[in-house]
Amino acid sequence: MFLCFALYGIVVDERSPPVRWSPSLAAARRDRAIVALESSVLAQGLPQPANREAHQRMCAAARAGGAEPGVLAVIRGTPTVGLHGEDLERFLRRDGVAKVSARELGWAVARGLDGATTVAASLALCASAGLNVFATGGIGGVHREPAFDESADLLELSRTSVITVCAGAKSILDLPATFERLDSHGVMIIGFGTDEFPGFFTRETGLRLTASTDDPRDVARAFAAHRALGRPGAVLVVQPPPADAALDRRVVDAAVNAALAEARAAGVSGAALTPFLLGAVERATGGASLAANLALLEANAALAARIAVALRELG
Ligand code: PSU
Ligand code: MN
Repeated sequence: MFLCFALYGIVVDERSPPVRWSPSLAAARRDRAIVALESSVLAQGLPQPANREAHQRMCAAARAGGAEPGVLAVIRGTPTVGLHGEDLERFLRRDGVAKVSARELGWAVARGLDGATTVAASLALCASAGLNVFATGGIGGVHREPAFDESADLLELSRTSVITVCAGAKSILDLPATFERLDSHGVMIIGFGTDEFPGFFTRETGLRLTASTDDPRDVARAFAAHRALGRPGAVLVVQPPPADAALDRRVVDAAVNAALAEARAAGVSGAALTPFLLGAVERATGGASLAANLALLEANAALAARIAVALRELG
C-alpha cells in the first residue's frame, strides 16, 4: 500500500513539473518578501512600448516598497517565477507568446510553449510556488456581452488562497454582476483607502464594500485568519486608481460602449475579447485609459509590496 502511494507520488511529480524559480528570485526569497506579477498584461493587455514601461514601473514600485518582484510565466514550457533577459524581451515583443489562462497551463507545459499567464493562471502558479501576494491591474469578470463569457479569474480566485491586489475588475465588464459573483464565490474583498469597489479606470462604482482599511497589517492579519480557518479562496485587495490618472465615469462608459460596438462588428470573442476591448477603449479615450492603466499597475505593485512585507513581519 505504502509503496503504491510512493510510486504514485513519483509519477505525479514527474508529470507535473514544479514551478521553477529564476536564480535571482530564488536568492531574493531567502531574505525578502516577494510580490508575484502576471505576464498576460505585458504580452496581451498593453500595447508596445507601454508594456515595457509597465514592467519597469511595477518592478521599481515593488522594490521601493521593500519586496522583490517576480513575474510569472510559462517559459518554453517551464512554469517560472522570474522572467528576465532574453525571455522577458520575447514576451515584451510578444514573439509567439500565447495567452495562457488556467485551462491552458498544462497544455503550454506539455508543448513547450511561451505562455503569458492571466490572473487565473498566475494564481495557480502562486499556489504551486507558495507565493502569498500577487498584484495585477484589474481582474477579469463577467462580460457585458456575449452572455456566459465570464473570466476564469473568478473561479480561480474562489479556490486559490493568495492576496490579490487590484483596482477592482476591468471597466469593460459588467461590474455589478462581477461583484455579485465574487460574493457568491465567498471571495473576501478588502477596500484599501476606499469603501467602494473601484472600477479600474474609475475610482467609483457605487458598489459598497463591507471591509476597508488603510493599514497593510490589517490585510496581513485578515489573510492569516482566513488561512487559519481553512478558507480556500483569495483575499482581494482593491484600491482605486491614483486620482491624477483616474478617468471620469461618463467618459469610461461612453468609451466602453463604443468598444463593445466595435467588438460586435468585428466578431471578436473568447480570449481575444479583453485585449481588443482594452485597445478600443484606449483609442476612444485618446490614450487616457492607457495612462490610467500604467498608473494603477504601478500603485498596485507598490501596495502589494507593503502587504507582502507586513505578512512577512507577521511571521
Ligand atoms: N489587468 C490589466 N490588463 C490586463 C489584464 C489584467 O490591467 O490585460 C489581463 C489579466 O491577465 C486578466 C485578463 O486575467 O486580462 C482577463 O482576461 P479574460 O477576460 O480573457 O479572462
Ligand atoms: Mn472570456
